[in-house]
Amino acid sequence: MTHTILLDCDPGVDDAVALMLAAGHPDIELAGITTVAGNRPLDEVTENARRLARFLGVTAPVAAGCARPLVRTPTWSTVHGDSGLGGVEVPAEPVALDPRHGVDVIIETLLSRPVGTVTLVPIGPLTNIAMAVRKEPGITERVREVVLMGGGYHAGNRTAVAEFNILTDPEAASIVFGEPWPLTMVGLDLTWQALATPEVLARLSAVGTESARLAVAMIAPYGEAYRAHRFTAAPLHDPCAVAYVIDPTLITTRKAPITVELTGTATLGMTVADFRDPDPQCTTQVAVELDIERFWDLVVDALARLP
Ligand code: PIR
Ligand code: CA
Repeated sequence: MTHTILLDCDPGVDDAVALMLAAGHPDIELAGITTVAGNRPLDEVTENARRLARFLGVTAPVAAGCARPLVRTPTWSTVHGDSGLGGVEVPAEPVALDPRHGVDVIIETLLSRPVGTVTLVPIGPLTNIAMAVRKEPGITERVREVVLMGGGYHAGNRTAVAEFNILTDPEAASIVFGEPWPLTMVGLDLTWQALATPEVLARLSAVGTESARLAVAMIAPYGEAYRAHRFTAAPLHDPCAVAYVIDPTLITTRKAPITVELTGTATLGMTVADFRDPDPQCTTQVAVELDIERFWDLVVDALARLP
């Protein structure tokens, strides 16, 4: 079964691998790539997305979205290196930038495709998605599902309880979690299971394609940065969201209403999942457990199909 997705991203080492998974898997049709300021400033992540698109042979439009969060001052992440891709240069010229604003590409993609056929996959701060639904509220009922990487129900990485993508633009996140579309939060509780261990890196290295080599080269310094933060190996967060779209049986989920904390002093940006009273009408769910073996099988398979 083919899944049409719009990938909203801030590459980002793990964003790059998510893009590879989307581009390399035969069941994914990429309708568009939009970029948002997150790991690095907008011009850098957009350049990265455009180079990756050319390198991977992606023909979907690449459009730049919002350069800063709705309310807050952005802070960039450090684990992705100076370029945003672990200091690795993607050996390809950037594809042409779509002249439209990324927010309009999101809206136009949803309006031009049949209702219920496009899955939004945001893997950066949620600024563009929030802007899109405020500009064109009609998109809510046209979306098949929102499968986002962000948040966590027990864990944070930017603070004790807040994850980077949510804390970067908590107001946008609050808008996105508040819409009545079906939403799956692939948060840190899940993505910390997707560790690029030495065994995984050996598997990726053995694939032999240029894409696999590029992925391994980017993950190496990213892994070093994580090891400096007492991790044994680096988690590849963003491909988990794409993997869930391809095969939902890879990830077990739990339904729960989710609220984004906007006023807490110690808890700003926390995604509060309420597990007390499972309501069958609840449209939001959180990702709990990853089938680790089959997840890496999927990544390996996609890398093998790419240039
Ligand atoms: C990853 C990210 C930000 C900070 C760190 N330390 C690690 C990015 C990833 O691209 C992912 O989308 C999300 N934000 C994980 O928090
Ligand atoms: Ca990201």
